[in-house]
Parts: sequence; structure tokens; C-alpha cells
Amino acid sequence: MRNQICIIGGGPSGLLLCLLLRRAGLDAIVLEQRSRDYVLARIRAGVLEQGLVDILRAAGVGKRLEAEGFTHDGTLIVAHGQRVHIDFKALTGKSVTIYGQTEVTRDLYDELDRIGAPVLHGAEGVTIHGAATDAPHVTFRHDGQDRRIDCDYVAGCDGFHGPSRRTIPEKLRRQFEHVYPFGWLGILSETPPLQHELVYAGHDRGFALCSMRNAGLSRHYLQVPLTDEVGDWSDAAFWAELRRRLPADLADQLVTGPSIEKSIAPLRSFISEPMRWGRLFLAGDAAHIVPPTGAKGLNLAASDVWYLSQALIARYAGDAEPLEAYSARALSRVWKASRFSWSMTRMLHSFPAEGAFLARMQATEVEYLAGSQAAQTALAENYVGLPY
Ligand code: RFL
Ligand code: PHB
Repeated sequence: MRNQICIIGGGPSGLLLCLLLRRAGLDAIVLEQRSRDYVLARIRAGVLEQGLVDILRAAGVGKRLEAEGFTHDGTLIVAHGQRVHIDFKALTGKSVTIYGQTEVTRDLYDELDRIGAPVLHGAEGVTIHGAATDAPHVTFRHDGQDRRIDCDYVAGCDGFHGPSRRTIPEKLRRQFEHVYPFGWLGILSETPPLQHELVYAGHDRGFALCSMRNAGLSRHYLQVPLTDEVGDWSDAAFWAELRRRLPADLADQLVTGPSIEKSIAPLRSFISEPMRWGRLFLAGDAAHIVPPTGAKGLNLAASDVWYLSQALIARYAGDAEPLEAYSARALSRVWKASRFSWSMTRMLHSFPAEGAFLARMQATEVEYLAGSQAAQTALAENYVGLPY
């Protein structure tokens, strides 16, 4: 088989890249190791920057998002005795949209089906060959048969655990990693959201976040030790702990109910440079991970995919420069979003091992934020998304 671009991974990065390339008349294929139901069962991001919303609209998958997504013009930070409302709209003129990653993925699958784009599920043992040559190819097993795709370019969109990044020889990769000493326990419940906007809470007992998917579906998170397991947390224990970490007036408004999903995610910051080796290009979680505190992971995947799609389209039109510049261009935005996610994580989580000095610095940072429009603007412009 031959395709111009072979995309490894059918998460949001791979599916969006495939759609953008197909819209430009390029022959892209997606290889995904899991089933579609498995991919759609993963509960992840919920906050979309305007940049991602614009790309989805441009790709022709903005209809349901426009009808069902919620515009948020701000967020509330309650931490260390302070309450700071960050008014995105007033400070930056921009907003964010609440629409689940699951829904974005579903819309992308539906549109790729409609236009007949090939997305092969259950692709096993995907291996990239000859990435540093002019004639790469990818081998895998599908429906019990050994298959081979010859292509011009390979896009590694296979997430943190996928094979693409590791195809780049170790001596050519520079990896930067910071592992945080806690995870996030998240639950999804069919209860109304705490407030119209998201509430980020910093408390001595640990961080908490009250988020949502829609008017009847809430997504809440608690900072938990890495040693905790989902089975350690009954729904009642989760709600009781969340209440403790919120100011009394907000805790009183919290509507509780049974969880319909519960999971723990460890937090890390990770960046692998460069995002290119020969004809292999990495995008999204395959190249970088941010802690979820700034809601940046999916949005960074989208900016990578935008740069890469435009670069590949230019390449087939005869201009190789954007593809040459891809890694540096993407990494510049990745580092800035990683800095923001790291600083939000530092400001709002509890780090008991680091002692009283850090705790006072965190409280001082929130106090400064509360009193400075410049600090609020800096937070807001990062939260709504730096320009591409
Ligand atoms: P994904 O979503 O991991 O998809 C990669 C796909 O590659 C497949 N794959 C393979 N396919 C073929 N062969 C192989 N050998 C393969 N190995 C893997 C996988 O099955 C999968 O389908 O990466 P992608 O597409 O780059 O998308 C990245 C985003 O999913 C991620 O950054 C966000 O979910 C992060 N994130 C958030 N991002 C935001 O922008 N806003 C948020 O509010 C937000 N909240 C979150 C989050 C991530 C979380 N978790 C669980 C990590 C909240 C949480 C709790
Ligand atoms: C979510 O709704 O899942 C969510 C929202 C904001 C974040 C992280 C996760 O910062």
C-alpha cells in the first residue's frame, strides 16, 4: 500500500491532522492500535482555546461544538484565603470553550467516516522504518495480516507511550522531565456544575478543581498522593474531601451524586527535542506532556497539528521551508505553555515536603495576583492561549 502521509495514532492529534490534510487533497491514513470505543471512552480534556475552536471550524467540524459548547469568559481561583476572579474577556478580549475531548474526537471520527478517510483500528506492532531516508515505510498487523505502507512522511501522533518518539535514536533526543509528587483523582458525575465557570482551589490539604462538561455533567479533581488508588476513594470520601478544600459558601452549593467514572492520573512535565527526525514528525503528547492544571495538553496538540498540517501542505505545493522550521516553531510554543502549566501547578498544589517557605511564597503569589491587574492579564493571556 502507498499513502503520502502515514499517521500513527488516532487520538485527537492524529485524527485532526488527517482531516486537515485530506481537506487539502493529500492522501493521509491513520493507524490506531485501539478500538474506536476504547478511544471514545477516555475522559480527558474539557477546555478548548479559541485557536483550537477556530481550527475545528475551519476543518468543518465546528457545528456541534457551536451548538453544545459553553463559552467561559473567566475562571475563579480560591487559594490561601484569597478569591480572585480572572476575567479573560475583559483582560484579553478572548474566552475559552467548554467541550469535552471525547466529543471533539467523536466529531472528527464522524467527519472522517463521511469523507471516506482511512482510519485503521486494531493496528498491532506498528513499526517505523527508514525515517531518516527518502523512502520511509511502516509495518504492522491488521485483521491477522502483515501489512506495509510506503509513504513520503510519517506523523507520530501516538501519545506519550507510543513508539514514534522512541524511533528517534536516543543520542539525537534531548528529554526534559519534571515529575510532580502527586496525581489527580478525577470523577465524572451527573450533577450540575458548582458554578457557571471553573473553580481552581488551592488548600493546605491539596489542590481541587471543579470543572464540567455540560449543565448536567460535572468533572471534579482532587490532588492525591501517588500511592493512592482509585479503590481507596469511595464517592462519599471524594465529596467530603472536595468540600473541605473549598471555601464554606462554595462547599455549601456543591451538589453531589454517584460517580460515573473515576480515575487517577500522575502529573508530569515532559518535553522531547527535536520533534523531527528525517521524515518522521512528532505532534501532541508523543513529544510533550504538561500537568493538566493549565488545561494545555489538547490545545498544544492542536497547535502542533496546525503547524505540521500547514507545513506539509506547503511542502506538496513546492515550499519546503515551513517543514524545515516545524520542530523549532512548535517547540517555542510548547515551552511557553509548559512554563504556564508548571507555574499554575506550583502556585496551587500542596508540596508538604518543601516546607513553610514555599507555602508562604505560594500564598504571596496568590495575594499578588489578587492585587495586580498585570499579573491577572499574564495569567489570562496564557490560559486563553498564546497566538500560533
Ligand atoms: P492521545 O490522546 O494519547 O492519543 C494517542 C493515540 O495513539 C494511540 N497509540 C497507538 N496507535 C498505534 N500504534 C501504537 N503503537 C500506538 N500507541 C498509542 C493511542 O491509543 C491513542 O489513541 O494523544 P494526542 O492525540 O496527542 O492528544 C493529546 C491529548 O489527549 C492530551 O494532551 C489531553 O488529554 C491532556 N489533557 C487536557 N488537555 C487540555 O488541553 N485541556 C484539558 O482540560 C485537559 N485535561 C488532560 C486533561 C489529560 C488528562 N489525563 C488523563 C492525562 C485532564 C486529564 C485528567
Ligand atoms: C477538565 O474539565 O477535565 C479540566 C479542566 C481544566 C483543567 C484540567 C482539566 O485545568
